[in-house]
Amino acid sequence: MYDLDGWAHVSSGKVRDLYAPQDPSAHASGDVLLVVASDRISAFDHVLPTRIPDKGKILSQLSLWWFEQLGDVVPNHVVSLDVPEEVHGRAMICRRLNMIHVECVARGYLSGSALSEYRATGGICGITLPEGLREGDELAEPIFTPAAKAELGSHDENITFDEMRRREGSLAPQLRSLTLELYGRARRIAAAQGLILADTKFEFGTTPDGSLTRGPVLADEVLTSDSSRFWDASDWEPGRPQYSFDKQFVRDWLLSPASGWDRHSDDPPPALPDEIVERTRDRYLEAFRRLTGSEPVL
Ligand code: PZK
Repeated sequence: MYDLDGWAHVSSGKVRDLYAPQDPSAHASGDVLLVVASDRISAFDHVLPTRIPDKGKILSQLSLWWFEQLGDVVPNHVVSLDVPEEVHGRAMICRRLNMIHVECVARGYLSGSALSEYRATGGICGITLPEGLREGDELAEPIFTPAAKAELGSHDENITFDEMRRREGSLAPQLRSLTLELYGRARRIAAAQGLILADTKFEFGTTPDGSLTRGPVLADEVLTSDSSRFWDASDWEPGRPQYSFDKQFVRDWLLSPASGWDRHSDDPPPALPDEIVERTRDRYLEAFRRLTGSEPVL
């Protein structure tokens, strides 16, 4: 975490930190927050003791690039990149929103919690899927699978669209169609670069001056590998777990005897070897280059 002049730490997620202005009246653009992407990396629900150099810059700039690509579909919370110099390139000043406490997930492939729920019930979030689907299969149509945000440390809980409708009322159908439109657009962009966007999670908020505005605003970080599953299209093979585009070396090493770690124990994960750190950093850079066709500013 950083000690940032003019900003007070508010909260931290696994890989990002949130700050609020010490003096709100110093910000002419109104009620804002500072989101800082760290170099922390998580795997198997743990934050690892090793950082991936520049990961936060790469993913923060990737998220910004996606906000630009999607700006004609939905407004977003980004206000300014005029941030303290220590966090330049890894932070954005964002409009403070009233966050919607439902995670908006779109899935085009069967993986993760959807695979578990499908195996247990034949469907997910109240949507019945055809029989005989395998892990990693493409779905006939992308689906919307909302989840209720859980406390830090526990998993979000998949809910039905009916449940979301009860919680969020008329926002629910808006959020569903927005989520599917954003996913469809992003997935086409990724596919053109040989990447499969298997699924992704969006978080939305509404502006405090509610009734006068154009509805949901896209918040958080979008379409990074911390909120999405990206697979290399040339490695895709349904019927087995898919290789994560950027975290695969980390997962493989943690599960290998070399790491000495049992992920089902209470032990914290060990430090990553330098070689795994370097190869993982290269994969984050490779994903950024493939998607944006440019280099991040490091
Ligand atoms: C907000 N989080 C999650 C936790 C992070 C992010 N624009 C916004 N307005 C109000 N609240 C939030 C946002 C955004 N984005 C996001 N919690 C609150 C979170 C920890 C660190 F960077």
